Amino acid sequence: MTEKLILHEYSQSGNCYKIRLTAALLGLPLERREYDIMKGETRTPDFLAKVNANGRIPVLQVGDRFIPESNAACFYLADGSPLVPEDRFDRADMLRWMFFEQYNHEPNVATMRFWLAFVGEARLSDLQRSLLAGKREAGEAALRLMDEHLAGRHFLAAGRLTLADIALYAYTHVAEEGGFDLGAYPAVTAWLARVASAPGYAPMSA
Ligand SMILES: N[C@@H](CCC(=O)N[C@@H](CS)C(=O)NCC(=O)O)C(=O)O
Repeated sequence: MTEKLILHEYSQSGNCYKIRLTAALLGLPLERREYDIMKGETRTPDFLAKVNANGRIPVLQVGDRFIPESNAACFYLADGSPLVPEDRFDRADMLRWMFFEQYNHEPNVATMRFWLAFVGEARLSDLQRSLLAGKREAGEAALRLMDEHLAGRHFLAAGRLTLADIALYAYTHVAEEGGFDLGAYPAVTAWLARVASAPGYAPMSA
């Protein structure tokens, strides 16, 4: 990759960590720019005009072009590497888990973590408080599905580490911060350890 890579991020976000982990596993250098989402720093006119009109991080900057959406950014980095299967079915199966992550997992598991560990239960709006039970139930369903799939498998797709594992690792490994008990999901727990032992692995705090 010849163009400079800059990650616009909030380092405690799992969506941003996915991109750092992908880059670490591939040995790609990333420059990092931090924004405090708690202070609305991704909602300024300048950010909206120049970085992401959707007002969110992560955004991967490639030279002077910008890729919002964590899984798209991971794909940009990993396309053509062993983290993306060459086989057509396996590649689609990897994508299936990445879409599952965005639709069934992140809106529940990550949102519970954000609301409980970052905003704080006492500061939630009435609407957010009314959604807690449903998000917990949907988050447990996503973790259960992963657990059933991973029982007897080492990785989510293609029989090896792919972007599917990176996308789902990011918020699963910190799911307890959102009140989920990972002890109830032994196959997920074993898989988390497997991902964390991959050569080049970098922890979220790195
Ligand atoms: N689907 C997007 C989600 C991005 C997202 O929700 N970003 C959050 C942090 S994880 C954010 O920027 N929040 C600040 C805001 O909405 O103002 C992705 O996968 O990148």
